[in-house]
Amino acid sequence: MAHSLNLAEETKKILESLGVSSSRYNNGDLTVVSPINGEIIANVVQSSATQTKETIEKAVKAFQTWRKVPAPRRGEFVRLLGEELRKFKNELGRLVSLEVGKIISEGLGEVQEMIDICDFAVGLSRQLYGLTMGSERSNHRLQEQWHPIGTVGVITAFNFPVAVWSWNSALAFVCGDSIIWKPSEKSPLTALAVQSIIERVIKQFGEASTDLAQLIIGDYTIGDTLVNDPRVDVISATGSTAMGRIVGQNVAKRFGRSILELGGNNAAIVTPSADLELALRAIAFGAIGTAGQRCTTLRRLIVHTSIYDSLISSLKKVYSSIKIGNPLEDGVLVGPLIDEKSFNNMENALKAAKKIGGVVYGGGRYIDEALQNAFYVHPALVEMPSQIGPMIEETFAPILYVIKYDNFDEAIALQNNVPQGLSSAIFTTDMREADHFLSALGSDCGIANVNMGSSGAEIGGAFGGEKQTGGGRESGSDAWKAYMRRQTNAINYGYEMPLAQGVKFDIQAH
Ligand code: UN1
Repeated sequence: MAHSLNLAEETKKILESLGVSSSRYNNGDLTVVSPINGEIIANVVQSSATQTKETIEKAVKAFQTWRKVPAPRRGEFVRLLGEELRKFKNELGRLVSLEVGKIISEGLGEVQEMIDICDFAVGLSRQLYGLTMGSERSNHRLQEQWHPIGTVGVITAFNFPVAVWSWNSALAFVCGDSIIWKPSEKSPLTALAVQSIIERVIKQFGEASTDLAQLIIGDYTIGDTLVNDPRVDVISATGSTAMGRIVGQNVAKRFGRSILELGGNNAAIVTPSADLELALRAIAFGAIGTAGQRCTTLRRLIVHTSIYDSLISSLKKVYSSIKIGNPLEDGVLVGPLIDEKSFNNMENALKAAKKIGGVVYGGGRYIDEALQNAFYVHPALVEMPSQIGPMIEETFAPILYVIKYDNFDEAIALQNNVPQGLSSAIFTTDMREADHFLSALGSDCGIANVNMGSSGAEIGGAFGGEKQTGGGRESGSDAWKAYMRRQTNAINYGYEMPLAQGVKFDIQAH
């Protein structure tokens, strides 16, 4: 029955329509399995360490010419990328679903996020502003400029297999940098598809080297090669805190720059004045959407005692009615976990929670006769006695831990009292509570939302978080600055040589 789906056939057709050469995915040694039914959908060719070194060499050369192209022209290049993505949105979105198991609407949403960041970057290409400052010296001007930095290594995770590449590369391109992409070994096909799109755009544009955007495929060993090479000026890595700890330290050792976007353990506080109907929808999408596999997934719910019972009972209704199954089918809201390891992690977290007094609702494997070789789960709701054990860890699965609070300060303390600091939310109609949450004394996260969930950020804002989330920012606002080098200029247009701070250093010139 699993065979009736024939995902391999469909994958092949999409890859062909996107112009990916079959030599890249037919006889390689990296087996790609669709999490939808466990079917092998491709065998991708991996890059060797030597090839990775050559790729870096070529990227450095490509940068040397790309930095000469005026920024608005580089914007035109990104505009063409956005156009090409618009043309292939359906194919690429579906491929995302086939390769990582997202429901169709989320697969398409991911490509839309790519298109959006391209639009953003096109505008940005005319707005790479530096500041001018008043100089303390007469007849002097003080200003800063932003210059291209070099080559950017982009390491991405399986859960946003294409969007994260675009947040980094659309910015890097307009900033004048070349890029090398190392996708997760669980999602090389969507990477090949995007690579084929960008290669077409490079050709069409005609003013950029074919090496401006390159792709390397393989496991962490080629990632290491990229991370440890001093020719790679910036490493932007998205993934687990464990991965980021290694990457961050290695990049720092060679004084490279890193942009880290790591684990999240995102909470929402639900206060007595909350609009519960609205909160319920937001919580459901945040906790269950993408099968709990977003770094912004809602993992902790901090609920005021007075509304606790009613919210829990509404949530249980949602949890028991949600449609789990083949993400390609209409109406399904929860697709599979990426693999067996993820499933085991979820099981272990639930076991650990039970051991310390957690009461679990849902959870466990969901079996669909037609999809037996895959790991579908019932999303789990876990009532916790206190914030301990697995509740302070990130488990990449749909587990929502719930805990009660009595006073507001206690809720804020619970929200902040985890090692991660990515996203957070509050549901309240009390403006004092809302603003307190957003103040310096409120949420300690990179993202703090009011009356909406922790996930599903727009590209216009800077995306990332504090503490073990790594501190990096990608995407909108002024995140572009991390892809450029800042140069401060002092210009003397007078005939004197005054020194700053009033220092005197009079020499006998004649
Ligand atoms: C991620 O899971 O790595 O805010 C990124 C969101 C998405 C991005 C998630 N825009 O949920």
